[in-house]
Amino acid sequence: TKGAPQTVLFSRFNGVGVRYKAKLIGVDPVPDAHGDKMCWDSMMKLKGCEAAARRQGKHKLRVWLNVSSSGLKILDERTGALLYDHDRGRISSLRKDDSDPRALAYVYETQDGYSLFYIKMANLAGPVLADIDVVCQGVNLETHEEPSEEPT
Ligand code: I3P
Repeated sequence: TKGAPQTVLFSRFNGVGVRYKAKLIGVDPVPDAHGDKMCWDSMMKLKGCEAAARRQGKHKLRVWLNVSSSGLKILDERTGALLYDHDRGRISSLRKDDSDPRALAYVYETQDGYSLFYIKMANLAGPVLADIDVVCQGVNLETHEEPSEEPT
């Protein structure tokens, strides 16, 4: 049946879900949930801040990015403290970074408005983007299965 592979896929995100090592490049308030230029401008601004901080000898915060069926969690790598708990229903504008294959960004809706989160993964961002995509789209996991090689 079509049910089984979906169950196997989604079970990865049960409970604490999947944990990725990362660094937080920065968080920036943005005016809207969506917008190509808005996201790009925000990412470039945060990248500028990162470069300025590095020149002052500051390092990005090391974090764990947890992807689970409820959404995303960002935890301090050293202390384990939960820094951000992001409900999947409030996540929008998931972005890869064409200038950096290890980076990704998304917009989160808070009570006060929207914030862009810009994160640098320890490894390639591609698999993480795919995971977040699955979790945020919720139930329609069929589209994430490998295309069938069966002859017709
Ligand atoms: C580091 C180098 C790393 C970078 C790190 C820099 O500079 O650019 O690649 O980690 O950032 O400090 P250097 O080579 O001069 O030591 P990422 O690739 O993960 O960004 P960080 O200090 O913010 O951790």
